[in-house]
Amino acid sequence: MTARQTRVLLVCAAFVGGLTLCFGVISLIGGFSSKALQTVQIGGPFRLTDQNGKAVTDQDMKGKPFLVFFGFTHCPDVCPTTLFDVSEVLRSLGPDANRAGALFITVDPERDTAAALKDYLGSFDPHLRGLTGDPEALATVAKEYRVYYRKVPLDGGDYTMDHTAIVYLMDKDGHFVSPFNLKRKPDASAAELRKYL
Ligand SMILES: [Cu+2]
Repeated sequence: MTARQTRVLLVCAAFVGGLTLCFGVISLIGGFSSKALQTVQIGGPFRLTDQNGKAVTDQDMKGKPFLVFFGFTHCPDVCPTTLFDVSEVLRSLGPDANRAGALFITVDPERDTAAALKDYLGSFDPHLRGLTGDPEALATVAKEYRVYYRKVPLDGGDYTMDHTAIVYLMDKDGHFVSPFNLKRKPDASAAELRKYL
């Protein structure tokens, strides 16, 4: 081996070593932050009404992992896109979708009555349940999920809503697992959800 080859090898070894160290540190930090996130209390008791006028509580969700997303039916893009993505995941779950849950909780109870939710959810997977309730009940559940929302007036007297757009994955005991990633193939998302069945 020439001196030059040895030097190249050494540089390579140092680089790979540095890389390993770097990934080690990143995975340490990653592990720590997701642990830290899990100690934050997300979720809690609620009593709301679904799109069929049926009462739904956190107790009804026991025994099934479920996804929770907050939004409103007049949302121009984030909500319909998310509901479409969640529908794809539910479709990908096949019969297992009956053993999981997906909740769309409105932050706009003024317009999102049970009937409005039923009409809107007709375009998405039938496993999705839309939840509404009185403003106080919705404010409570939003607080439990650390969801921010705000009414924003529009020209002409209309209004829209600003809101947190995180999809939460909850386990079958109603405990928060992690934010649910929909930026991947529906099969991959379904496989993750299946782990919590
Ligand atoms: Cu939205």
